[in-house]
Amino acid sequence: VFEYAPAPESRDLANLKPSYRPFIGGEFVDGSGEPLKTTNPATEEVLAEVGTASESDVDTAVKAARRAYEKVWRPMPGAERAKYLFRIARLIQERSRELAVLETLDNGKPIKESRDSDLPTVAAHFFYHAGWADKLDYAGFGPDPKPLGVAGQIIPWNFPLLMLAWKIAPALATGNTVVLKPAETTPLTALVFAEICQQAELPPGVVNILPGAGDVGQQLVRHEGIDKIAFTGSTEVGKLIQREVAGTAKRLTLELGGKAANIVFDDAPLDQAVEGVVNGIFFNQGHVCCAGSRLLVQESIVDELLDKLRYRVSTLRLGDPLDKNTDLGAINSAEQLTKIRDLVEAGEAEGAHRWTSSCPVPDRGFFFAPTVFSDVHQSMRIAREEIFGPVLSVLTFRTPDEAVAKANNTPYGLSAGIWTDKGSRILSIANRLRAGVVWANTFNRFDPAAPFGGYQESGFGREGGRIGLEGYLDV
Ligand code: TXE
Repeated sequence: VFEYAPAPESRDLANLKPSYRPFIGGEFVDGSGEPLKTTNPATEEVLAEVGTASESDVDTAVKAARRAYEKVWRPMPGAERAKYLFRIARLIQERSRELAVLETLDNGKPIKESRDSDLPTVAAHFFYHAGWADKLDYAGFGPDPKPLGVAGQIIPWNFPLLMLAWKIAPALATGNTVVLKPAETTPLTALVFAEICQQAELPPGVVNILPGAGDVGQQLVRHEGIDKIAFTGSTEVGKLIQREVAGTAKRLTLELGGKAANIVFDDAPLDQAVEGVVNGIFFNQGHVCCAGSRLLVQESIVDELLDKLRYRVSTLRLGDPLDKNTDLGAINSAEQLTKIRDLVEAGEAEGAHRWTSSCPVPDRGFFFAPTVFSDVHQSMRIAREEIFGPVLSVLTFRTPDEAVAKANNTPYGLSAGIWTDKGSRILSIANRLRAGVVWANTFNRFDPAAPFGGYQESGFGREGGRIGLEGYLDV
């Protein structure tokens, strides 16, 4: 009988204080790395001092993960692993208010996004993968597929808890154990997740969390006890990791940057398209790898669309991320703000027309008002480089062929959007776009059952869905 056992009541939850330290072998430990300070990007105040991992902590964590893999997790029947994943999912729901507030404080994203988007999607990801844990024999991978072993997972700061869920849920469901490194600017919710693993009485060592900077990620990549590396982050670091792993038998999946085209045809329902374009680029301040950062508009409607778009963007509220009416929160770090400003300056210098919303901007914290560039040419940096901020570049096209050619004129290939009334056009264009995800008359829709991943320099491997499990199995 499959039991949906509740989290154990017996455990004294009062003893589970937030412990911003490395989590190794089921315990919070004093890492021997240099402590790091994480700040609230909306106020520039220090939120917490966080203990980090040194090279010897990385080694201890990998060994703890190996022991847990050999002795407990791999031999455990899938139905038992499922129970832990269901428990974790329910505990995330129970603590979702606390997690949403902490995510917003550490990352700067609006509370309405962390509360209504990130946290429900995180829980859904664990529920979904819990459902797979006892069905792997019937999933079309052949009889009795095998886990890989210990997965080293490195995640970025734009969706701290969601990226953790994308990494940890499929790894655990398939019988792997993990050592995960959160990003240096957003380690807090990953450490509360470690508490949740304790609360769920997950066997020690199945999940290990190592806060730290890129050097900790590099040590993880180089460690001989790691069987698979899963990375989400910049294309630059992705390529470094690819080189590191090249001489080994480690498996690798990479989710890297993007420069997605959001293509609007003249027969599209325009008001709906405007909402989708706004959501496509201003959701999460544009810190989204699949953001619709290049708007391709059919020439005959460009003036009408730009008028509607500027009006809609001028109604967006920027400011305190904890205010539930806020649409755009803070940029995650001073470095990211500088990168955005530099690229916006380059756009102006190269002759694009800049329009920036005149919404009030707080004088403290890292903020950038939503910006739309028109008269953009394909050769400009703002049309080619990932800005990873609230900045949209608008280009035009005349024919469907030209739309496809411009959309594909990028080294990336993570996502794309199509807005049109014609179903046949959706299918023909989608087939010709070099992008791992294509949305039709919507954008930034995520579902744990839908595989997500890139073409070209956006990386390889898929996360989510049945295919996502393959990244953690030997068949
Ligand atoms: O990324 P990094 P950064 C893009 C976006 C952004 C730019 C830089 O354009 O402006 O990248 O962001 C760890 N070995 N994206 O500097 O450095 C690091 O500690 C192993 C797109 O934050 O790639 C962090 O945990 N690990 C992206 C993680 O890699 C290393 C999301 C990502 O950081 C490492 C984030 C090394 N040598 C940024 N160096 C997306 N695809 O969504 C760093 N890290």
